Amino acid sequence: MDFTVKSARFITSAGLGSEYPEPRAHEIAIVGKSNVGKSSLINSLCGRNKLAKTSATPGKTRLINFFLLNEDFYLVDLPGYGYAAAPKSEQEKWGRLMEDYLSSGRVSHIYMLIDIRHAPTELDRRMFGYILYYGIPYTLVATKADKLAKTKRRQAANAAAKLLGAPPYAVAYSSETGDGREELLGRIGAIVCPPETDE
Ligand SMILES: Nc1nc2c(ncn2[C@@H]2O[C@H](COP(=O)(O)OP(=O)(O)OP(=O)(O)O)[C@@H](O)[C@H]2O)c(=O)[nH]1
Ligand SMILES: [Mg+2]
Repeated sequence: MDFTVKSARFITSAGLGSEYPEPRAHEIAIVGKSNVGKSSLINSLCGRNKLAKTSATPGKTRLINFFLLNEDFYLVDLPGYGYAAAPKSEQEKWGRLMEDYLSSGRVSHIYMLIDIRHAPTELDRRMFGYILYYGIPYTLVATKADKLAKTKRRQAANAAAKLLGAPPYAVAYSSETGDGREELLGRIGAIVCPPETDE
C-alpha cells in the first residue's frame, strides 16, 4: 500500500499515564533494547535527521516520546531496556512506565526491534512475552541490516524472529541505507488507512 509521511512533529514526552496526549485513532509504538536503533528508525521513516534524539550511548531515550504523523496518528518512541549501566531504580522505573503504557489500551501496533547481528537476549524474550500477553499486534524488525552482507540479511532477520519464539519473519531494516523503509511504510499504511470494505 502506498503511504507517505507528509508531516511529522514532536508532541510531548510522558512518564506518567496522565501525561499522555489525547489519543488518536492509531498509535504505533517502537520497542527494543537500548541502542538497537529505535530513535534512528523513527527519523529514517519520517525522512528527518533530528526528529527523535539518537545517541551512540545507550539509554538516550528515558521517557515516552509521542510524534504525530500526517496530523493523524502517533508514532511512539519508547525507552530501551537492557542498558547494563542503568541502576536498579532506573530499571524499576522502566518496568512501571512500560507496564502502564502497554496496558493503557492505546497501542494499536508495536514494532519490536532486534539487532540483525545478535541472537535475542533474555530481556528481548521477556519483552516479546509482554506483547503477546497484552495481545497487541506486532511486527518484528531486524535493525542495522547494513552491518551484514546483503546475501545474509534475509536469513539472519528470520533467524532472529525464530529465536524469539515468533513466526520466522522480520523486516530487515537499515536506517543508514533505507533498506526495509518502503516495507515498513506500507505496513504503517495498512494500519492507519486499512482498505475500505464493502458494506
Ligand atoms: N549502521 C547502523 N547504525 C545504526 C542504525 N540504526 C541506529 N544506528 C546507530 O546505533 C546507535 C543507537 O541508535 P538509537 O536510534 O539512538 O538507538 P535507540 O534504540 O533509540 O537507543 P535508546 O534510546 O538508548 O534506547 C546510534 O549510534 C545510531 O547511529 C542502522 O540502521 N545502521
Ligand atoms: Mg532512543
